This record gives sequence, structure tokens and C-alpha cells, in this order.
Amino acid sequence: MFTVIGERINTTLKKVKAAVTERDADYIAEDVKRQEACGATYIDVNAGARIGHEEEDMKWLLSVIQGATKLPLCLDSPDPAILEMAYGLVEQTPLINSISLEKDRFDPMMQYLKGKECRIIALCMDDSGMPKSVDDIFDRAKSLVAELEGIGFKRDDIFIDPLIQPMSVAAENGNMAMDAVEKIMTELEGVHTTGGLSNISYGLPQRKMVNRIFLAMMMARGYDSAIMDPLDKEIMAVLKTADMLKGADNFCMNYLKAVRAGDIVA
Ligand code: THG
Repeated sequence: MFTVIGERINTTLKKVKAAVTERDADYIAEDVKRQEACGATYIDVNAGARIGHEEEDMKWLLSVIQGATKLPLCLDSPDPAILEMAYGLVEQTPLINSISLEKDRFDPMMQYLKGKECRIIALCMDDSGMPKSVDDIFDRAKSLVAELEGIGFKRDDIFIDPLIQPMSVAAENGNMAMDAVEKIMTELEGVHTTGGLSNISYGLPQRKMVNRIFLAMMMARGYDSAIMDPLDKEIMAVLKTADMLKGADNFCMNYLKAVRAGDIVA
């Protein structure tokens, strides 16, 4: 099953930032309920945009969101102290977003993760910056998996983020992500791959089209999770159709069910 991480509760989004600033619980609760109804597996929660307010904003968001859904949460912060606080407040086993190989982040995060019951998103990032090749991505993925297995994580609990970079920046960015996903999914069998899908379309017009087609192309290579907007009905239709075409949907049952429900219309 594909893991949909609903990206919409993020204070970098203007409406979310305003709702958080005004403590508009209804806005947040409604959005989360919609993400759940549209097929989110996790709700990503990122309270990082109001500088100096992340702790109180994250606390407030967790209480509002967990009043609106029983879905597990994806706790999205680079700060282990915020993640520690948030971990103490969640009611379901969370997905922690994220660890990376950057020195100042890796050691505190490993300390943080030791012995915790959680799943983890691991970014293919190190102190030299964004990956520049498929080998860069794969080498970092391999190190992250070895380190996380070393402290007791099962591969099924590890989501590798290859760090999707925009097509508007370099023409090879799409192939780099796709080739890396295939290599990770075949050579590190049992882990998942995920990431911010819409990074691919940054700087281009008609971004939703780019995101939808890219999702299908990534799924063909083994991509089995994404941080994305589940309220985009078309991308959810692409997801279910691609799942069926991969042979992951016995007797096309889920595909047929989605068609009957009116969720897939061509
Ligand atoms: N990897 C990991 N975590 C991540 C990211 C990633 N968390 C944050 C981000 N990237 C993914 N989340 C979002 C949330 C919302 C939007 C995009 C990514 C979004 N952006 C609008 C857009 O792109 O058009 C514009 C937002 C606005 O300015 O209003 O909706 O890569 N592990």
C-alpha cells in the first residue's frame, strides 16, 4: 500500500499560518478531516514558519489535530527538542520527519531516536549539501539505513527521502530521483521511499500536472510514499491507477472500487 503523507498542515502556507496565529481550531480540524476523507495515511505537522513560536504552535496543532482525527502524525521539524516534546503528546505511533547525515543534526537525532517506538524519514542530505548524483543519494541512503538498523529500526519503519530537486534548476533532477528510487528499492530491500513530491515542479507553471505525471513515473520505479496534497483529486486518481498498473492491486479491486465511488473519472 502506498503511504500518503498529507502535507497541508504547514505554517509556510499562508492560510495555515493565519489560522495558527489566530488559534482558529475549526480551520485546522476541517482541513485535517478533509485530508483523512481523501485518503491520507499520515498527517504531516510542520509549525516551523513562525520563528520563536514553533514549540507553542506545535503543541496547539497537535491537540487540535488529534481532536479531529485518529490518523497517525508525521512530526515535521529539524529540531530534536521540538520532536521530543511532540513525541510525548502523540496518541499514535508517529513518523518522525526527519533525520539527515548533517553532523549537527545526526548525533542529537540518533540519541533522540534510540529506543523510541516510531517510524522515521531519513533525508539523503549531508554537510556537503544536496545530493548531486544517483550515487550520492544511494550512498547516503545506505549509511542512513545501516545507522538506523544499528539502533534497532526495522526496514519497514525507514522512509528514505532522496531529496527531489526542481526541474527548473537542472534537467537531470527528475531522472536522478527516479534512478535513485529504483536503486534504493532494489538494493535496500524492505525500506520505503518518500519525499516532498511538489519540489519537482518548483518554478514551473501548471505545477499540479507536473506533480501528477511525476508521481506515476516515480511509482513505476518503486516509490511507495509521498508528502503530497491528498485534496488534489486528480493526483489521488493517478495514484490509484498507477498502483493498479504496477500489479499491486489484486483483480484491480481498489481501482474498480474507486471508479464506482466516482474518484476516478477520465
Ligand atoms: N521532504 C521531507 N519533508 C518535507 C519536505 C520534503 N516537509 C516540508 C515539505 N518538503 C513538504 N510539504 C509541503 C507543504 C506544502 C506545500 C509544499 C510542500 C505547498 N506549497 C505550495 C506550492 O508549492 O505551490 C505553495 C505554498 C504557499 O506558498 O502557499 O502547498 O521535501 N521529508
